[in-house]
Amino acid sequence: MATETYSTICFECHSRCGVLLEVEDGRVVGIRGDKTHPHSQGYICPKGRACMEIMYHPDRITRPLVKVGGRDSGQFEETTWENALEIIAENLSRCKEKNGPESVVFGAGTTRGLAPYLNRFLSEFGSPTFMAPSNMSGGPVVVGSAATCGFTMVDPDYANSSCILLWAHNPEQSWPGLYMNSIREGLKNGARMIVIDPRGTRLAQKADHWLQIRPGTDVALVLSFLHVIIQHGLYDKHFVENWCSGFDRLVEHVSRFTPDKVSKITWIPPKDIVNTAVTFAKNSPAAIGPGMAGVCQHNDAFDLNRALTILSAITGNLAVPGGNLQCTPPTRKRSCYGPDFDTFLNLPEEQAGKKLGLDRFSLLRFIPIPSPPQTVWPAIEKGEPYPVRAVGLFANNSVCAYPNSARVRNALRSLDFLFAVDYFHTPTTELADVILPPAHWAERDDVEDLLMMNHVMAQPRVVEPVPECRDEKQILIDLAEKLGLDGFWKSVEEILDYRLEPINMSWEEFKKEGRYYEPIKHKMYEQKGGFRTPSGKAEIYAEFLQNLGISPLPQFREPPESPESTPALVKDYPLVLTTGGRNIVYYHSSHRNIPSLRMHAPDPELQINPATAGRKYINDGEWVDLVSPRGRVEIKARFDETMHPRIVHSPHGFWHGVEKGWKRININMLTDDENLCPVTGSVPIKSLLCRVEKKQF
Ligand SMILES: Nc1nc2c(c(=O)[nH]1)N[C@H]1C(S)=C(S)[C@@H](COP(=O)(O)OP(=O)(O)OC[C@H]3O[C@@H](n4cnc5c(=O)[nH]c(N)nc54)[C@H](O)[C@@H]3O)O[C@H]1N2
Ligand SMILES: Nc1nc2c(c(=O)[nH]1)N[C@H]1C(S)=C(S)[C@@H](COP(=O)(O)OP(=O)(O)OC[C@H]3O[C@@H](n4cnc5c(=O)[nH]c(N)nc54)[C@H](O)[C@@H]3O)O[C@H]1N2
Ligand code: SF4
Ligand SMILES: [Mo]
Repeated sequence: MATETYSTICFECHSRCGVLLEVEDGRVVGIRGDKTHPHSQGYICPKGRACMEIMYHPDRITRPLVKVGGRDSGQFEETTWENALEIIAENLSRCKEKNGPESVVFGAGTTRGLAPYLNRFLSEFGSPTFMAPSNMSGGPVVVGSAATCGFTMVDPDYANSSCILLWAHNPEQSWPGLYMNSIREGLKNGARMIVIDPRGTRLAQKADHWLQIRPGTDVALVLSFLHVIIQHGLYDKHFVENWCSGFDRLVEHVSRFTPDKVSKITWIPPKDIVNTAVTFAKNSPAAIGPGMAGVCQHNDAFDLNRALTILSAITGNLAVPGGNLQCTPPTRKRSCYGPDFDTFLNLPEEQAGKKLGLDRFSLLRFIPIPSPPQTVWPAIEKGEPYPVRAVGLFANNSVCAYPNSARVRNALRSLDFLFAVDYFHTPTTELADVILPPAHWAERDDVEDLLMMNHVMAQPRVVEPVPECRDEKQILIDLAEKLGLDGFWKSVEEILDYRLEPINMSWEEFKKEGRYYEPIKHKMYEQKGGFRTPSGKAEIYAEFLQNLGISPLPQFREPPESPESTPALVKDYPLVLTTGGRNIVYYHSSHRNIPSLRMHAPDPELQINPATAGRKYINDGEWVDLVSPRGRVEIKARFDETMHPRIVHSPHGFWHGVEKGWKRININMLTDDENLCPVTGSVPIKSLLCRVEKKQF
């Protein structure tokens, strides 16, 4: 049988590696890395290699399903697309009639490239609220950096850098295909490496400086770096004089953040703070890699991302080769994270103003990120500020992904109508009235531009969808037709042509071309006569923030639950808990049903210092209880000499395979969804208190 090979993009995680798929008789039979891809250069990880296992998994949902026997039955019946879409359209229309279009919310998780399409659909329907976890995933980087320098600081130029600073970021596990080749190249060329992480990851072990920070105290550390750099006169005086606003106020502000004082806050020795700051400032150009979750799950996440951008600014590393690049992929509606991420072109101002979260997080008005899920729950639970009664979830296991799982589940359970689009059954789809089966990434056409600097890639469909799975863009088109939303696109091709319009290519042409690259321009602020900020400068002291009631300088806030802020809790919960460090074999809550991946990490494991475990007579590999003020889960103790004796780490996303008991191992049963960052809505789930108990039998 003839084997055909097709080049496309793996969509199993954010890295978006180039892959070659082998197809026989309409089925994918092989996958390997594409050496010609500019970032992944032939690399492929275990998740990518598991492509066929995922696509042709016996449990994959392949037909639309409707619930039978009531909300909690967990029972579904197969139905036709026609009927499933009819039920959805009917319920959405009824909800709109009764409570207004804003009572219908669509949500996605990592968005899987769907954000522009979901936003357009909602705006045609009349609802302003697209719910996604950007508030704990990249959103604070976008908002914090854009407010400071007018672009998003998500494109570190590691390969050309003399100093690679990984701040709460372990790309070896989380972004292997996108960043590791350029990090390796930078290191080969002699770059220094700094890692700021409570865990002694492999990259931390290799680094010139590894600072084992107490979770949630990062802003204090950046402010101390700034203090040291200013004190040693190591900042870029020319850049500061010409391109920064309010530097003097910063000097005064950081003078209080002496290494001695910050050492007590962060648990890092003062001399390490000084030496690391000096290494960073002396080795230019330097690139900062902010983790998309590590710096986005704190109650001061906005201030942290402002502070990191200021660090890059005053050391002259903004928008220069080897520093943090200014990139805007030349597509219309970047698939995620872009400043044009979410626009409601067709909504009247009054309706757009009803977007959930706008009233609490004023900056969302200027730098639109989706509505934080935590602003949707009160609308479902209490009708505040108005009722939300119907929700559609695309590629999102809300119940397991979001903090305070019990609350999330109750909220979704109480809706009048819920539909979900997913490959597999999850604790979230279980609550749905209708489940739709999406096409796999190898079964759909798309345009890919996520975090790929100025690259745009074609992701052509290489096989027809497994019957009867359907491209989610097509699902939206079909649903729009049923609802009479005339402004929505009429075909997938029309959608992709729209996105490619700025590069003057149609999808048919681009598919053949495969790639497009726009050279990156450096120091655009010089050519444009300033940064895209209110003052035209890098906003060090930002007056426009003050006018919005936001601190004009980055402020450190103790985590809301910590040995310092809640000392009364420490007796019962003596350990600091951080959650959600990535594992290369899993993507969030996915892949636990894929044998070749699961064998690498079958159980959730708590990284704990052996001495800490020893005090409770806990052995390596023993199942223990992990307890927070909000609940209790089971987890396996895994001894790790590199862990600080007072800090433990738990992964997230475990739920699968526990008969009727996903709650027993889901870490978000312990996390909190209060005390949000006042500017970005970030949830402080990287720093909580807990205790570990030996199991009583
Ligand atoms: N405690 C803790 N919780 C966290 C985090 C943490 O660090 N700590 N991280 C958070 C972050 S940053 C994020 S982004 C969220 C992610 O949260 P989610 O995006 O909800 O997580 P996933 O498990 O990746 O995806 C959910 C579902 O999408 C399905 N899926 C995969 N591909 C597709 C597709 O193409 N189409 C459709 N329709 N479905 C698909 C999978 O089968 C899976 O069931 O989790 C958050 N949760
Ligand atoms: N394999 C895999 N890859 C993924 C994902 C996945 O689920 N699986 N998820 C994707 C998504 S949606 C996202 S948002 C990104 C996240 O990307 P990143 O944020 O880069 O995630 P990690 O690589 O886990 O790095 C976070 C690091 O921060 C450390 N850390 C924890 N708490 C603190 C703290 O308070 N301060 C500091 N300085 N460090 C801390 C952790 O120990 C961890 O090593 O990963 C993406 N890539
Ligand atoms: S790192 Fe793995 S899962 Fe992610 S895009 Fe690359 S091959 Fe796919
Ligand atoms: Mo994320």
